[in-house]
Amino acid sequence: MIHPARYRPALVALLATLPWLIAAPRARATSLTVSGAYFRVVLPNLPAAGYMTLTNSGVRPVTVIGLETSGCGSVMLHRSMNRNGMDRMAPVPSVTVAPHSVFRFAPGGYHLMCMSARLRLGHDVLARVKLQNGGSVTARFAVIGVHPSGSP
Ligand SMILES: [Cu+2]
Repeated sequence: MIHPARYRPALVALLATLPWLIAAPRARATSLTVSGAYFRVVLPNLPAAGYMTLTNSGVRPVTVIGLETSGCGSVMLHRSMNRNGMDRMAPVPSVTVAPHSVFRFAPGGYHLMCMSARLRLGHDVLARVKLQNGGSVTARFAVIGVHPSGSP
């Protein structure tokens, strides 16, 4: 019979590594940067659409699974498409940015849907872009209205 005390040194060694294991996902570096981010408010009681450009400068794909910000009750990833002459949009679970690639959320395509928006025109909001690997990227979103010209 093996006495449990014999395992004590191994247990101590394991416990010593635990803080590192727990801290690892937060400290995980990412090759993803976010630029050109903004929410466009149409009417106060409607969801606001958000757009951003994701740049992956790394050698591995980076997958975005969502976004959190105090400016929205919740945020969904959406994709617009035109089918049989009808404009439609549908939720997507994630988007993956290929290595050394740029992925654009832009009008007419991928966008963020800011539900229960608490956005104020001209007041930037910070958002946390959540990654599948447990990391995140913080980005500043401008808050704009609909321009008379219809763009952006
Ligand atoms: Cu949408």
